[in-house]
Amino acid sequence: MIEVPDLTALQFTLADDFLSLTFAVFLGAFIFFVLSAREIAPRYRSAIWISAVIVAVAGYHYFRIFESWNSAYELVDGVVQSTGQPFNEAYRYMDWLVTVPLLVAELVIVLGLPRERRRSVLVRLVPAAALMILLGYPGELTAEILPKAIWGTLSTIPFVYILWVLFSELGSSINDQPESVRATVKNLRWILLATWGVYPLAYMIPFITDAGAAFAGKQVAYAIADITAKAGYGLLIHKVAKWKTESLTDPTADDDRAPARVA
Ligand SMILES: *C/C=C(C)/C=C/C=C(C)/C=C/C1=C(C)CCCC1(C)C
Repeated sequence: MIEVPDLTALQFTLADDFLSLTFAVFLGAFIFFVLSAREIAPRYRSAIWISAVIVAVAGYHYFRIFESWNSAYELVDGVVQSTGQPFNEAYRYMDWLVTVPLLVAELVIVLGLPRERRRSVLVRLVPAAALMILLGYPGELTAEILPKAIWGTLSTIPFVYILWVLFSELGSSINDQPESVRATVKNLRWILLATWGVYPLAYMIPFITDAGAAFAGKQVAYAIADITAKAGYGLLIHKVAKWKTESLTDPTADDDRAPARVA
């Protein structure tokens, strides 16, 4: 829970609109993933269910963040005033604790990694993700630059490790992918880096601007990052899963060792 800085009406409204938009996008994405899961072969289908769970969990949290935002401020005659209620930034971090491991799981499923490799990736990345988020949180709460920088740097260590593992896993699985998805799987690496890279940048906004602009700007930046990293990424995973489904000889087989026809 944090004391909130003063905001201009524009800052308040912009963040308010983005929180609301993000909730709406996640709602739409949830419906899409649920309805489109049956187009996907059973062996990749759980990746689509995971996408649905991710946007449902994140949508719920955005609803709570939106409510918290609106109870921390009120608009009186066009002037934004803080109500004295704190803003609960923990919803965001609780959300990441759940959704980041699920995003990793979704990826290893759609890549069709052998069971053992899948396990080894998850065993390394799930604790690293938790560490990254837990180390970032104290830095998010403080307005002071030095502790913010220290926690941010500590959190960046597991972050770099995660990206490194994902990059090398994606890289080494490219040749096992059907021709039709190879280019997309290659691009997935850069998309992952580009979307996940927004989070540390958003975290650093308070280093470059005043408290009000930073506070509202961070909400907007995290909202955009969440839309791309969860809904946008889920759509891409869906596309890969669909193409891979089309390249299977027997898409109905529920066995990840069944031979895939390499197109
Ligand atoms: C759906 C939510 C996702 C993909 C969240 C990802 C969050 C991060 C990659 C956060 C990283 C951070 C750092 C690397 C340093 C500063 C603190 C964090 C937690 C913002």
